Amino acid sequence: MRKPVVLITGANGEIGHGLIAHLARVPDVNVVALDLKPLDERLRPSCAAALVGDILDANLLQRLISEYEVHAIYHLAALLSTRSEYTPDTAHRVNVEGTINLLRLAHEQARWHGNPVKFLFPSSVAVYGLPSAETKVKSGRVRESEFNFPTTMYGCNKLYCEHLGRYFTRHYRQLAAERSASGVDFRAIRFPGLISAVTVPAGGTSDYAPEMIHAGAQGQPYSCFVAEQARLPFMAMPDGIKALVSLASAPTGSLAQCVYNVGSFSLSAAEIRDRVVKAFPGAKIRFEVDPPRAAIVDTWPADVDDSAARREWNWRPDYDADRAFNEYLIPTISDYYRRRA
Ligand code: NAD
Ligand code: AKB
Repeated sequence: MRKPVVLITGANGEIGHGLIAHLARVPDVNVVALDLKPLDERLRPSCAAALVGDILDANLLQRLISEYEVHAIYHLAALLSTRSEYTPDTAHRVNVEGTINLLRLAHEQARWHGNPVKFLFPSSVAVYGLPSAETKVKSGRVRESEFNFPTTMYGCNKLYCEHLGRYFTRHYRQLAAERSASGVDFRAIRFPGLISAVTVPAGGTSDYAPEMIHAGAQGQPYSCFVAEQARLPFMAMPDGIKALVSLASAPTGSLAQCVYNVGSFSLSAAEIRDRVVKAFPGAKIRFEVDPPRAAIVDTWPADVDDSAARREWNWRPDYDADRAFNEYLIPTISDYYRRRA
C-alpha cells in the first residue's frame, strides 16, 4: 500500500517553511517535501519524508510515486524573478518544464487513485506588465484580466503555467475518442511580494522590502535598489499561507476561475524605510537606484483587485500594513536577531 501524501516542491524555500509549519498542525496530513537543497532540520520532524532532488529529474518523480500516493501538490519550486533574468534558459526549464512534469504527475496520480489531485500554484504579480509609470499610477488596483504582458522571463513563465494548469483542468485531451476528466484541480494565486519574519529572500525583485527590514533589525547598512516612490503590493507571510490553504479547501463548485489575485497592503519604498527607521532607529538605509531592476518594479502593479477571491472563497487578509509591521514583522524579527546575538 502506498501512503497518501501532500507533496510540496521547493519545500525548503520561504513559503515552504511557513506551509510545512502550518500543515504540521493539521491532523492526518502527511507531507513529502522535495527540494534541491536539504530540508531545514527544524522542519524535518513535520514531514513524512524529505527528498533532495530536482523537479526536472523524471526518475526521481517516478521513484516518489512508487512509494507515495499523491493527493495534493503545492508546487512551490521555482527560480524567482531576478535570478530568472540572469539565467533565462534555466528559468524556463525549471519554471515551465518543472511545472508540466508536476501537472503530468498529478494527472497520473488522479487516474491511479480515482480522486482529483489539487494542484496549488503560487503565481505572482510579475505576470502583469504595465506599460508606463503613469499607467501604473492611473490603474490602481489591477484585475486578473488586465495588463497580462509580463516583461520578465519569470513573469512569462508564471503566466504560461497558469494557462497550462487551466488547460490540464478543463481541456486536457479534448479530442480523445473517450474524453474523461484529467483529475487535475489546478488553483493559482497571484501573490504580491511576501515578507517573512523568519526567512530572508534571495533571487526576487520585491526582495528590497524584506531585505530593508532584516538589515534594519540587525543595524546593518542597506542600499535600496528602487527609488523612494516605487510602490508594490506586499503581504505578510502568515497571510500568504492562509491564502494558499484557504484556496486549497474551497469547494470546487464555488470557484469560477483558476487564478486569483490576493491583496493585503501597498507601500512605497519610502514608507517601508520610515517604518523600519521608526522601529529600529539605528537603521542605515539609503537609496541607490539600479535602473534595470527598478524598471521591473515599475511594470508591476501598485495594488491588485482581489474581489474575485473575496467573493468566491471568502479571502480576507489578517494583516494590514500596521498589523503586519507592529504585530508580526517587527516583534518577530527583533526577537529572532536578539536570540541569535
Ligand atoms: P524560495 O526561492 O525561497 O524557494 C524556492 C525553493 O525552490 C528553493 O528552496 C529552491 O531550492 C527550490 N528549487 C528551485 N529549483 C528547484 C528544482 N529544480 N527542483 C527542486 N527544488 C527547486 O521562494 P519562495 O519565496 O518560497 O517562493 C515559492 C514559490 O512562490 C515560487 O514559485 C515563487 O515564484 C512563488 N512566489 C513567491 C513570492 C514571494 O514574494 N516570495 C511572490 C509570488 C510568488
Ligand atoms: C519576486 O520578486 O520574484 C517574487 C515575486 C513577487 O514573485 N517575490
